[in-house]
Amino acid sequence: MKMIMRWFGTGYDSVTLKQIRQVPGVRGVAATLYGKRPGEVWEKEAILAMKREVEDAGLSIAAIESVNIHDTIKTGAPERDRYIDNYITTLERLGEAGLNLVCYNFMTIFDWTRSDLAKLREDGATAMSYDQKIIDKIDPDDMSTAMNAQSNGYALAGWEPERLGHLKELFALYQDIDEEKLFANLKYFLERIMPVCGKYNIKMAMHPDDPSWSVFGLPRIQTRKEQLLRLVKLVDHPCNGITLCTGSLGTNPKNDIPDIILALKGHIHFAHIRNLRHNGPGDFEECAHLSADGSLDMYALIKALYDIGFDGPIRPDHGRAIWDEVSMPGYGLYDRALGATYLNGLWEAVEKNSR
Ligand code: DNO
Repeated sequence: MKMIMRWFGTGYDSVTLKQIRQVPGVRGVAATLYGKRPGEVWEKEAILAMKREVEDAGLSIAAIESVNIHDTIKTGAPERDRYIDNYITTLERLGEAGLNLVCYNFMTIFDWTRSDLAKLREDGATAMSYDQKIIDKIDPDDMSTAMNAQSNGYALAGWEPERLGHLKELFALYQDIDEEKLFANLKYFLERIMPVCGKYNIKMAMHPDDPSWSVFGLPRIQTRKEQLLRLVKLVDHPCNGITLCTGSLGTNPKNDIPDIILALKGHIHFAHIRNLRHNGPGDFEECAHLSADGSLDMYALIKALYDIGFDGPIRPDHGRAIWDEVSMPGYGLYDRALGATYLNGLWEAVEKNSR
């Protein structure tokens, strides 16, 4: 296991590499070229500059999160091959730079979705939350504006105003897309990229849908165990795997995450570990990583990862906003550093107990 933190890049992130380097046990980051839009080819020089910057700070890039997928690929539109070619070029360049873990998602139109990015908690901290009753009252046309209005001035991952500014066209593109078509389009994409992934040993790590149910009537295909297993069987290749995101899968209390971890042994390339608190059906809030603050048993999650011999990167995920820190919602330094330290402590205990 390698503990890392997500870093969005200089100019995009309030957190510096120097700060990350000082979090106990953290030696790597999940980085990206955050300014790139889905479908764009990444330049070699930009990839190498990002790598150099991270390494100069005494860290390494353990994962690329994310290389986002263009909507024509998800919808199987005629132009998809051009965008898959672009994706392959980006993968080749990442592979040549020695970067070989890519997190991506196949969420339709909206990436992770929340109804409130700064819900006040009883201790005065704020955290992101989701309440289906609130979402049901929002017109999808207003969703991007609502999210971006609460972003503290930072660009939100997956919520590019340029792309979401064309929401009517996007909804038209997805009009006939159901779960089966999405799976078919995913298979087509994976079959085309796996040869290059194999050549450079680039592990593709699919991020689950967040929350793990349909939002605005759009299909979602990475919400539960059967769908994750279907993904890994869709194209049988060691590079085709998943990002185990406990905060996403954990939105549905029916998802037994330790059981999902055991079932996906050998296919988990990357892990995002955080807790969340269920307040009622379709209603949850994010919280501290500590088991006692939320609904997930963090010890059981770490133990399951240890038991399957997981040796990839783990990162703490969304944190609360604490100690007056102002950052991209969910991605401040303080609470994620507490999360990394807690997760490292759990891992050490599990490891020593297992000897
Ligand atoms: C939000 C993140 C997602 C995730 C992507 C992966 O905080 O969990 O934006 O990085 O869905 O492609």
